[in-house]
Amino acid sequence: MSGNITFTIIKPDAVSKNYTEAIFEKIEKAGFEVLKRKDVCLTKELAENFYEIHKGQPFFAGLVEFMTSGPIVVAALKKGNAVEDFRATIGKTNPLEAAEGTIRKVYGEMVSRNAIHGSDSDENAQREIRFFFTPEEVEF
Ligand code: RTP
Ligand code: MG
Repeated sequence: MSGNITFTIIKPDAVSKNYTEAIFEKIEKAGFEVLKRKDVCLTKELAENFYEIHKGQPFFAGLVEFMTSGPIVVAALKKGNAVEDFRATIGKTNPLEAAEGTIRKVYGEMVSRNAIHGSDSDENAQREIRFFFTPEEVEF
């Protein structure tokens, strides 16, 4: 059982294809309240920092290039068991392996263009919210 807050990013592929509002509708239909959202453009330095855990992975450079290729939308979400339930709502990392009806299955193309991010732990949800929002923006 996870806590009641998680964090998401609508990635550049989904934003550029105008899927953002449809994805947020799906998120809300799945029972999540959008506490705060905003549009962001990542610099290379910010993207490298956000994904620092993956530094050294063969996909790291491509991931940073992709995440800086266009605007993203970041949001803090609320629901009971938020982290686990949201990971289930978005589906597996590789959209080709994601279950029917999940966000990555519907809106993702491939593992490197998979439409959406979801935090993988309560601790990372808090880190990621602090990474993108000022304390004033997230006085929930
Ligand atoms: P995310 O962090 O974006 O929610 O995705 P995730 O937890 O499901 O996957 P993670 O292991 O954290 O990987 C972060 C992102 O890196 C890209 N990736 N590419 N084998 C590959 O080419 C590969 N593996 C991971 C994906 O875009 C993934 O979302
Ligand atoms: Mg991850």
